[in-house]
Amino acid sequence: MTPTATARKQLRTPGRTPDQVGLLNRGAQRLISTDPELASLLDAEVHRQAVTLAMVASSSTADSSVLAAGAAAVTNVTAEGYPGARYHPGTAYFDSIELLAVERAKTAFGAQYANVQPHSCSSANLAVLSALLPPGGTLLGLELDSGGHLTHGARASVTGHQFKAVHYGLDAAGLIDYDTVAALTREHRPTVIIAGASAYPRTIDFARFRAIADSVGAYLLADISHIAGLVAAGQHPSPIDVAHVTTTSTYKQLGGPRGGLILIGREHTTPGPDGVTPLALLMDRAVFPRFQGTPDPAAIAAKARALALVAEREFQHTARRIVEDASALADELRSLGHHVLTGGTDNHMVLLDVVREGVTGIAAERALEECGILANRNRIPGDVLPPMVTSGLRLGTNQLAQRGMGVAEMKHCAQLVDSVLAAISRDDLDAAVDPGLRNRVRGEVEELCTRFPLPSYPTPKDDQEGAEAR
Ligand code: DSN
Repeated sequence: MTPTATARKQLRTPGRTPDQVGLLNRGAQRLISTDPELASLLDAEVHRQAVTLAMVASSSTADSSVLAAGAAAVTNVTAEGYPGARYHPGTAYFDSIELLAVERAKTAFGAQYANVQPHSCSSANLAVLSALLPPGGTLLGLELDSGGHLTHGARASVTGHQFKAVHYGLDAAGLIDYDTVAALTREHRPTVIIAGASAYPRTIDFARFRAIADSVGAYLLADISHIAGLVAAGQHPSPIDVAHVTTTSTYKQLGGPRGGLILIGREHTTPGPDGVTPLALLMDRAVFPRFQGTPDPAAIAAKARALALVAEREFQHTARRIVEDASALADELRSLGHHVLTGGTDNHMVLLDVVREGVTGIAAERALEECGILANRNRIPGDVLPPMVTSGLRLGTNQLAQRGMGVAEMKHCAQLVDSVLAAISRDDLDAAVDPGLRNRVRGEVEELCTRFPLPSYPTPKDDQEGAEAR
């Protein structure tokens, strides 16, 4: 659906009444003068991000214009329902904003249907599963320790209680075991199969999943939260026209706000389980009123802004760099003697088995953080350590590539990671990194971050010029 003429007609030029930019400036000034404690914490966070090498695979940096949209006054609008069918007045501009976000989501992913209201991909997954499965119905998803997600039927999630969850895992090489997926499908005849992962560094064969789903008439749900940017940029095969429904979060690789999307390609008119209701309508009803009340209008504005950036050429360049960087990072880590799961990566993610090096995931995470490098502990296949400790470390290149770092810098980053991991032992839970090493690594991290500043964020030079202008 494109923004309708009716909604467009309702838009009026606001004239010289207070505008969004004035409001943001006023708000920032009021925050500083009336709540210096909070303001200084927020300032410190901006600084921390500027001087830290963020290699958390599930994050990206939101453009400053995305942050501005997310702080917009449209947040004051209460608007249950969908554009043109709201349950509250005063929604004309928000209707157009939501339609813009929907249109941009469809364009970015080549989809026929998009729902931009889910507050997260977890909410989106819950909505989709509840629309397709009766209570107690069977779903088949990747097990958590093999890189799956909580909402793919994990015991700790409502999806593991509400539904009968069956799980597939990985083969000896660490790859999705499609033969097991097919065998479990024949045995359990799931109503929904989920293809998607939180910690899987290789290409997902959505077509193979679809063939398996079709063998028993199951719906295929593709959760592309971690690879959405690569999918949109053509760096990973797209499931949009292959799966029945696709979900994603908007912050992991799309540079958007916290939130989720539900997307459907050619299956948008395919009937749901009742044999009548089209999947698109079923998803709309599943999000509102079944799972959510009011949407978050400012988050939707920020999604619209982020999705516009996804369509730009620069985003495609960055996506290519993300993949090249991850591959270079994996190669260098491997040549330094680290145990890289699956031997490398096809996407943005590199998984290390650090316990083989005599280190736990948490010890590695804490020591690296002390040195200005962020990478998170992660359970790996066959992990015997608890989730708060773990045997693995997950690294990602989204934010390094966004900064413009390339293959040469990945060698440097790998060497920094290596020198920290080599200096700690399994029991170093307090990240007791030698101060000399810590200062050296921190210094090199800051130098890299200065050379490759966060895109669209003010640099120290901009800040100084701004202060002088004030
Ligand atoms: N699903 C969590 C992760 O992969 O880090 C949060 O995004």
